This record gives sequence, structure tokens and C-alpha cells, in this order.
Amino acid sequence: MTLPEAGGGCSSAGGDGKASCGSSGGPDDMPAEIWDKVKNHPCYSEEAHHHFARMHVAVAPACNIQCNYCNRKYDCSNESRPGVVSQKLTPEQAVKKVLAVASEIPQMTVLGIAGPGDALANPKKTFDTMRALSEKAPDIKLCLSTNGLALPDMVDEICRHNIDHVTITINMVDPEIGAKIYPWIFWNHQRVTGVEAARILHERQMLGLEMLTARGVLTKINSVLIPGINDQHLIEVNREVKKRGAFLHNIMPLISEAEHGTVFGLTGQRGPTAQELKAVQDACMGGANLMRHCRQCRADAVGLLGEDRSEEFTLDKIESMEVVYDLDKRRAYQQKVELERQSQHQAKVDALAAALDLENVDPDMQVLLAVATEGHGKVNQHFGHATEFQIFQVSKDEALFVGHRRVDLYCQGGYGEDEQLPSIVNAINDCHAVLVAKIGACPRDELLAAGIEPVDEYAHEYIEKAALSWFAKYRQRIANGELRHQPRGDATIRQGAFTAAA
Ligand code: CLF
Ligand code: SF4
Repeated sequence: MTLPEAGGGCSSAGGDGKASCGSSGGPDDMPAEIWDKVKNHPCYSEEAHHHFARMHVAVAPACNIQCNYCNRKYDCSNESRPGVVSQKLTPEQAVKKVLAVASEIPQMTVLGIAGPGDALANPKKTFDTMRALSEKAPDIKLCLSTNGLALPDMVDEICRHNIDHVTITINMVDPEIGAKIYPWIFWNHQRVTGVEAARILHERQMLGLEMLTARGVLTKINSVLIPGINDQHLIEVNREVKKRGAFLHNIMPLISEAEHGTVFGLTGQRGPTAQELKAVQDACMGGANLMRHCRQCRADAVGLLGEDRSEEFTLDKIESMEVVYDLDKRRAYQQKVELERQSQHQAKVDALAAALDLENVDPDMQVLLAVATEGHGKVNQHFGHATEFQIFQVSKDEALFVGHRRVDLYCQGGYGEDEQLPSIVNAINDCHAVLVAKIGACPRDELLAAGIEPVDEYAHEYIEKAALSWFAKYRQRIANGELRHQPRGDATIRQGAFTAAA
């Protein structure tokens, strides 16, 4: 593994607060060796997530702590959406599956172990899988996620296996707050509870993070935002992890449906609204760089973030597949993406250069837009086929990815499902417009009635260029007196199980 100098580079600096240095950064924003690690990792680079896929193998069933947002019958909530039980795999089955996926999906560049329990509470299974993979598929990046309790003891092993990306879920740096999130941990062969448990967990998390930074491993911190428990506290978490060299901070909404049977679900602890989540993320700007494109994916997820192709790769289907691990094909795909990335970037630069100062229009005005996309960074999906909308914050000077909203499919079996429309409108209610490749008359009228403008004139254009071009026209219409800028309301973050893509 090529490691950056300890104490140098973007990771050890913990970011300088620029949005560009972290997940939305490009080759000009960070040292070459860091760029090389993130450029095709869909979680560590926002840009990459439009083009590259990850997969998880569910080889780690056990866990060494208990979180109040987790029910062990389901996948680990740290890195996966509760509600779908994984097919547990042995390391041998996992390696077979990775090779099968890699031969079918050349854009799959990262293998992660993210549960369904804790990757490092199952060290043998985790590292056996990683070892075999680095021999058989050396171009695949290795990644794991952990609650951090066992991390300090595993740092050497992590480095030995060339695991360049580690996620630690850190929900607090104050054990009093931690005691409200973690009822117990299993430590030194016994169960420890209360504030003492949270204190041990906190110290292990901080130590593990510092050790990884010193070894040049890129770290991402996941935090679950739990309103009333750690919402404001996450700003301090952000500061503390930045100090210790975290590359990215991913603040995710609590998922707490009562039917998941978690403590929080059963006690009525709610998750945040879209505005509450964004407010905490925005308050952290200037600290550790933020990841805002996380999809809280399953422990056996396969595909681009936001799509799930795991059903195509069940064990019985893999058995009948012809697996050809074609390194040249994979490299050719990655070169194609590099060219696409450059033209996407140029389109954005051109659109920004065309932005005008207009009299009577607030130069600092910014709005949110929803975008229907199926990848490649383009507005290329039919409204009715979207299972999620990407959310961009647009101003005269920037089109910034700030999140996504999961929705129920509008188009069911060729027909529009009008009952779904109110929930889709709720999910994007804070947006001024929705950019789509195509949209039918009925949803178009309903969106307009809700004050959201449906826009299909930028079909198959790059998203940032489309968003900036729409916004330039929007401002022009205001300048001409054709419309008045109105603020939008809040939106609902959809909870519950994933709806498979059409
Ligand atoms: Fe998996 Fe996590 Fe690696 Fe990504 S996921 S282990 S860093 S390869 Fe990504 Fe999924 Fe969010 Fe995790 S979108 S839940 S941040
Ligand atoms: Fe569940 Fe993951 Fe927490 Fe363990 S670390 S209790 S598997 S959410």
C-alpha cells in the first residue's frame, strides 16, 4: 500500500473546511496520492458516486456493542438500512460473489465489509475475505466499517491487508450522551453498561482514529443524527474528529420505524426532518469535510449508491454464472469515466462563466433542486421511474450536491400511481423545481399545484450544467417581473425498506 506521509496531506489535515477538499473535491483539491485513493470510491468522492459502484459482503454477523437504533435481526444500522435481512456468507462464498459481480459490473471498484454486525468483531472472517480478494482482484479497493471498540487492536492487521478506507461510527464524544445511545458494550469478556460503557467506547474510537491517521489510512466518520440526543452535539463531534485527521464526516438521519423493533423505534424516538438534517450538516461546514450522498445501504448492497442489484447475485445465481475477471475491460471502463468526468467538469465551468449579475435579484439567492438520474452525472431518468431524487443546492456561483430523497415509484407497471404523488411531493417539498428526462401530464400538473416546477428541457445534460442553466433562467424571470421568488417548506425523509428499481 502506498501511504501518504503521516502528518501530511488532506487526511491528516482533516480538511480545511472547503467543500472541495472532501467528498466533492477533484484532482486539483488534494495531494495526488489521496486523489488516487478517492477518485473511484463512490462513498469518499461525491463525483465518483455518479459513476462507480460498491458492493458489500455480509460476512460479519456478530457485534460487540448494542446501539439503541439497532435490532440484530436486521442489518447494522451504522452502514445499512434496517428492514432487509442479509444472506450471510462465508469468506469463500464472499470472494466468489465479488468476482462474479466484478465480471458483470466493471464500474464496481470497492468491496466493503459493513456488517450485518461489526466487521472487526468478526476479525477472522473479515480479514480472510480481504486477504483472498487482494490476491484474486488486486484492483478492487478494500473498505470496512466498524463501531471502533476493537479498532486499536486491529490497525496493524488493517494495514497489512491494504485496507485503505475505514469508517468509524461515532455518535458522541461525551459519555453522558453516549449512555443514551449505547445500553452496553462487551469489553474484556464482560458486559459493561451506562456511562462507563460509553466512556470506554469513546476512548477506543478516538485512539483508533488517531492510529489510522498516523498510518495514512483514509477515515470516514459516520454519525447517526438523533434529534434531542446528539443533534447539536454532532458539531462538537465534527470538530473532534477533524482534529484527529478524519477525511470525511457523514451525518445520517436516524431510522427508527417502530416495526424494526429497536429501542428508539419502540420508545417513539423520531428521526430528523430534511431541514433539521441539513441544518446540522451546514453548521458543520468549516470543520471536517462532509459526505452528504450516503444511502445508508444494506450489508449486502451491490451497485451504484442508490440502486440495489443484490438480487441479481444471490448464491444460487452465482453458481450458474460464467465468471471472467477481465482487468482490461475494467480499466477501459475507468478510462472512459475519466473522460466523462472531464467533460462534466468543463460543462459546469462553462455554465458558471455564463452566470450574469442581474439588477433586482438577490446575488446570494439559493434554491434546492431535485434531480432524477440513473447515473453518469446526467439528468437521464423519467420522473415515474425514480426511486430517489438527488438534491442540489444552486446559487449563481455553485451547484452543490446536498443530499437525496428516497421515494416510492410513481410508475407502476406502465401506469402512473396517483396515490404515490403526495408522498413524492412531501419528499421534495423544499425544492423549487425537479429536473427530469421526461414526465407525464398528470404528475406535471400536481407538482405545479404544489409549487414545484417540473423541468424536462435539460434531458440527458450533465446535472450541474442543467441546474445552473435552469437557475440562470429562474433569476432572469424574476428580473423580468414574470415571477416572485418564494421560500419553500420542509421535506420528509422517507424511512423504511428500499423499493427496488423498475
Ligand atoms: Fe461500504 Fe461504507 Fe465502504 Fe462505502 S458504504 S463500507 S464506505 S463501501 Fe457508503 Fe453505504 Fe453510506 Fe456506507 S453509502 S452506508 S457511507
Ligand atoms: Fe447494531 Fe452496528 Fe450498533 Fe452493532 S454497531 S449494535 S450491529 S448498529
